[in-house]
Amino acid sequence: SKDGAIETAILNGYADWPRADTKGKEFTYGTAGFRMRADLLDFVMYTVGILASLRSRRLNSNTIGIMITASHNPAADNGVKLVDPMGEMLDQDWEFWATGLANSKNGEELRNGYMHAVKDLKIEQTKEAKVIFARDTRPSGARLVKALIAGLEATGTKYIDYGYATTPQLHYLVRATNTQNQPIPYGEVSMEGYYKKTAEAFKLAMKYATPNGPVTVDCANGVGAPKLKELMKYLGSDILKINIVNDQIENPDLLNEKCGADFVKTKQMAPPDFDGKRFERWASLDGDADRIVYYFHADGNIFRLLDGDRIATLAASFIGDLVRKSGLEEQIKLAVVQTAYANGAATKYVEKVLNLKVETTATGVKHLHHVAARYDIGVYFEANGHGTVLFSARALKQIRKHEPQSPAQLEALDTLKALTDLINQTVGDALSDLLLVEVVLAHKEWTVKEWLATYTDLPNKLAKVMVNDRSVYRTVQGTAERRLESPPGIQEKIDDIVKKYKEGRCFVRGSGTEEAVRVYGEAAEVYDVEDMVGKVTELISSQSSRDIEPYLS
Ligand code: G16
Repeated sequence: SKDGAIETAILNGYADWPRADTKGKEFTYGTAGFRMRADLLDFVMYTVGILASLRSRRLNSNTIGIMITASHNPAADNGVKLVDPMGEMLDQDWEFWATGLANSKNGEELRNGYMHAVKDLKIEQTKEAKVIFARDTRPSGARLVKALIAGLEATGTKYIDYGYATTPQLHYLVRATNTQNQPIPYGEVSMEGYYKKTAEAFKLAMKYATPNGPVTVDCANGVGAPKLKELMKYLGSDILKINIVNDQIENPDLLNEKCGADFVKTKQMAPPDFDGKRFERWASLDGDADRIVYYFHADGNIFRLLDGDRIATLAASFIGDLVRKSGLEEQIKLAVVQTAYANGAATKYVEKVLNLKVETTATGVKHLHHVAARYDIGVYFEANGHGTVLFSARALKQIRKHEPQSPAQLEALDTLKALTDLINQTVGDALSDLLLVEVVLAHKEWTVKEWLATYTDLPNKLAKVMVNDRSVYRTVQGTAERRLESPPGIQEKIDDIVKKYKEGRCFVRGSGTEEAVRVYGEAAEVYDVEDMVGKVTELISSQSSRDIEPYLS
């Protein structure tokens, strides 16, 4: 600023929020923002407040969102992600500025980094800067909020603290805030507005259908528990009965502990307290309620998973039918966006049976979302249960102006319209996805049995190797993370292992949320998958200790 007040405040604030000793490691803006052990995060939070002020001023004082969560990670971790004005993840070009500020070594460097950004990005510091933020139930959140507020106040940023929220609720609030004066606002700017919009849309979508029995939801002992309970007040229990388990948010040690979407998906088993009868549907959320997977026990207590791929195929087939039945088939085209973790059988089903185009992107909603947004209707889901359905402005216009030619067309069109409001347009939302699945199953008059019968998953396994430096694992651009270029020579060794297995497919990549390398594999036979993933995992374990040594010294 002219008198340098902001610069001075940034420098002075550093004394309270100094950078933690990370033993030479850099902070990175990963798959879902900064994420690490919570005690290392204070300074990063301070810089995120500063960054958000820049982003808001750059975007004509639109409101920027900040979500404090480490989602599926253990309770001792925490993290932070920025949300852009329409509720999307932070523009990837800005990750450069985010990491630049966060990796300042001292107060002077931070101030200089800020001044550099102001100049380079042509920020007018006299403009208003506006931020809203929220957090999950992690105990470290309260301290991190203080660090964030210090960054916001140093930069003269106006803010609203929404307290506890699910990640998708915060995304909703950001979009609602920034569209409130537009011809079609996204929704009322309040938590209540979120519940009302979601519940009303659900009731409309259920006008012509009734669900088959209750659904039980494992809330991972996280923020999804109180928020789902709140939503249920608006839903009422006459249409759908929801039972809640794992709602103990008072005890932070229980967060994601042997429960939740990540546990169920990676272990391929129900939480230990599962007591569902045969074919009863259960669903699990993750720590910030942006992921959901379904599951049940079939005859003989066999566990069956209905993961993100299944939700995508269910939604795509149903919405595709509605488009056809409404008479909009010529005007509106659908596509499905997945990552390399999608089961090969799911991809084949979408292409061959649903006859839809499939696109594959790198891991992380920030990648899938933009590709899905290119289509009239883009259904995007990660296999781990993170995803949503996007309706383009053009599709929405077609849907709104279409005159139904028959009662059947009217019915389909009503349901389609309701879905455009029910489905969170900003990001994957476990609560909204839960209701979406319930709507589809009710309309199709399907139980989980029919849902599972649509195709047969290839046996698969997702393993994780803890490493000291995942950054040495880099994938080849343009391969949707399916091939490694570093460490050198390792991809050839993986190829040698994988080619021995029928329909074998396996890839390795460094996680963007934890200090680990993930190994995903699938093959025609269960024992082959176990063998193949075991061998690749061993390869990584032996390799990583060798690769890491120089980085530790
Ligand atoms: C986050 C991202 C997801 C991603 C997951 C795993 O989930 O939001 O898009 O699939 O991490 O990412 P990675 O394999 O890079 O660790 P969450 O639920 O933790 O926010």
